[in-house]
Parts: sequence; C-alpha cells; structure tokens
Amino acid sequence: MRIDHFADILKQHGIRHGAGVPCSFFTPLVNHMTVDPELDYTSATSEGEAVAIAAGLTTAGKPAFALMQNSGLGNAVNPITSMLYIYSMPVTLLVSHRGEPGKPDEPQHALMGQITESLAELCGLRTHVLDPERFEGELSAALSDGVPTAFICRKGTLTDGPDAPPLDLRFASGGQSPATSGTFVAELRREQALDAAREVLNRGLRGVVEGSAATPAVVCTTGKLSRELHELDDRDFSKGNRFYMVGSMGCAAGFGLGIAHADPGRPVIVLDGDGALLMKLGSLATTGALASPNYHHVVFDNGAHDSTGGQPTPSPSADFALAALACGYRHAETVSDRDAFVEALARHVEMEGPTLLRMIIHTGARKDLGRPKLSPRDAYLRFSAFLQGTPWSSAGGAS
Ligand SMILES: Cc1ncc(C[n+]2csc(CCOP(=O)(O)OP(=O)(O)O)c2C)c(N)n1
Repeated sequence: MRIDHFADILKQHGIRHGAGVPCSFFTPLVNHMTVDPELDYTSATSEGEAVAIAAGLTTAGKPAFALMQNSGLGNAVNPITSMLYIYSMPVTLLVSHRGEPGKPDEPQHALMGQITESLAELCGLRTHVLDPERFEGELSAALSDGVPTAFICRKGTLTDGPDAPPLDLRFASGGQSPATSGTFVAELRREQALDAAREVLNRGLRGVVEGSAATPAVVCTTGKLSRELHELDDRDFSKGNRFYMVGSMGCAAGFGLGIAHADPGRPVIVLDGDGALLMKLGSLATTGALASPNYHHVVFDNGAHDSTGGQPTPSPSADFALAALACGYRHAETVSDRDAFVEALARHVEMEGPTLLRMIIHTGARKDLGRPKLSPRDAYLRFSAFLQGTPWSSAGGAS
C-alpha cells in the first residue's frame, strides 16, 4: 500500500497526529509524516508513553494513532489495558509484525511474533491485520464505534515513503540550574498541599464548568493523589477540568503532553508522583523536546510509593528539577513549604512552559479516603467534553 494513499485515508478520517517508537516496517510512514505538513509525529521514549500521548491528543479532539514494533506492544500492555480499554478511548494502534510465523526473522521476535494478534485481542483491542483493501472500512468502523483498535502491519505492507530529511543536530550540554537549590524537608502531607493548590487548579472555573481556554486542564496521577483531590472539592462532579487517572501509572505526564500539544491555548497542569514520574522518566525528554509552552508539571515528591504503603523510591537522590532542565524544560524549581508552593504554582502557570515544580511532601493519607465515584467512561467523557467545549452527557452516571 503506497504511503501517500495510506496517509490520505488517515487524513480523511481526521487522524493528523501520531506518536510512537519506530519499527523499520513503519519507516515509510514516519518519513512521510516528517515531510507532510498536514501530519504531525511525536517521537516517544517508550510505547506506553506513545499510547498516553495519543490518548491525550484524542481526548482533546485531535484523533491520533500510536505506532510501535510488536516488541513494544509488551511495553504498552498496561497503558492499553488500564487506560485505553477502561476509558474506552478511540485510539488507533499501528503495530508491526516482526517474527511472523513462517517467515525468517531475528530470535528475539520469535515468541512475540507468535502471540502478537492474540495479545492485542487479549488486551481488549479490536484487532485487524492491516489489509490495504479493508483498511479504510475497518478504520472508519473503529472510529465511529469509538473503540481502541490495533492494526497489525506485516512486512512490506506500507511502501514508497520518501527519504528522511537530513538531520542537522546541535546537542545541548551544561544549561541552566534550577531556580532553587539546597536541602528540602517536608512540612505538608500531599492532601494539605493539594488543598493549597486548589485556587490555581480551579482558576477560570465558574459555577458550571465551561470550556474557557483560560481554564487549566488538570491531569492527576494514579493513586491517592487523585482520590484526595477528588474528595477535596469534586464530590459534586463540578470540576470538569479534572482527569483522575485510575491506572496507567506513569502515563499522566504523556497524557497531559498530548492535550497540551493538541491545544496550545489551554494551560495543562499535570499533578504527578515521584514513583510515577520515575516509572516513565523518559517523558521529561519528550516534553523538553516538544517544548509545549502551556505544559506545567507538578511533582508531589514524598520519596515513596505512598499509595501502596510507603515503600521508598530513589527520588531523594534524583533531582527532578535539574533533570527537567537537562531535558529542555524552560523553568524548574523545588519547594517544600506551603507559601512557597502556592506562590511558585501561581507563577509557573503564567510562565512559558514547559515548567516543573517539585513539591517535597510527607507520606501519609487519611484512613477514610474515598475514591472518585464517576465511572471511567464518564470521567473520560466529562474531561473530553471540557477540553472540546461541548456539553457533557453521562454515559451511565456515577459508579
Ligand atoms: C504499572 C503499575 N505498577 C504499579 C501500580 C501500583 N501502584 C499504584 S499507585 C503506586 C504508587 C505511586 O507512587 P507515587 O507516584 O510516588 O505516588 P504516591 O503514591 O507516593 O502519591 C503504585 C506502585 C500500578 N497502579 N500500576
């Protein structure tokens, strides 16, 4: 299938964005996307991150695909099962088929080659082998049914891409330092810090949430952070600008990045945990490279996986502010007291991003902490409606 024809089908169905980790089977597509001004490709650092970025774009009304070698399907299983599947996000996956049974290939592809289709199906993806005759109809059906779908792409299916333009790269080293330095000791627990942040997070929200471009989109990481923020002021479902990620640990950053990329006019605030950020630390590099001015990363760093019992993470010796700057963020700093946090957060969302604010906190949470009562499907529909400025109608009410 000629790549220009394949790309035309994507465009005709509103897909102009993609994120991925490449496979040589997709070289024609990736090369085509670098020269076709109507298409946009983000190079992700892991296949799970690619899924998260494509999910963010799609949620914000810019349908997107995630592209990966079938080896990377293994890296993406959790974001597919805990995010695309449970929220029923209509993201298209393009998965190459290395190690196709009966065809000679490298040994590392032998097992995954045998299980690729069945693994995609087991992950809840509507799965097709990419067939030039059927692709358009199957893509159209997947998008109108609103389900996550995988197209398994065999060797030689996509052809005739252009050569990649030559790269003229400059490699940065020894940039700026974080705005704060020294040793930081926690004063607040996460819930107290979230409480202090609410005024900024809710800025621009009126009684009934409207899709004003000034209202920040707030993406909350997995675990107790989401539960606490929901309990603090969204039990009446009034905060349509919030998305609580119930699984897909580490994907809040990529998901928020997809949203920021889809709508540069909307501030995006990602509330992350140290464990989650460390799980997908490559997101810092993707964010720095994309340089979205509207992206603001806040890391609640308690040096622990607090949500699962407080087991330590290596974050006390991992300076996220320094790492963010090293990856291309425009501004980063660490704070640990309430006033400095509120001041810095308010300042960051007004700055040109990407910015990163590391707030040092204690472990610990209330014993009687509840859970967001919206079903995952409704949580997705509510947030997507907010981002697209459309009314939210519940798919089935609170769960
Ligand atoms: C892929 C994956 N691995 C592990 C878990 C279990 N889990 C849920 S929350 C969490 C801890 C997250 O730690 P951190 O991001 O530091 O946030 P904190 O709980 O400290 O607020 C873990 C390990 C998960 N949900 N998904």
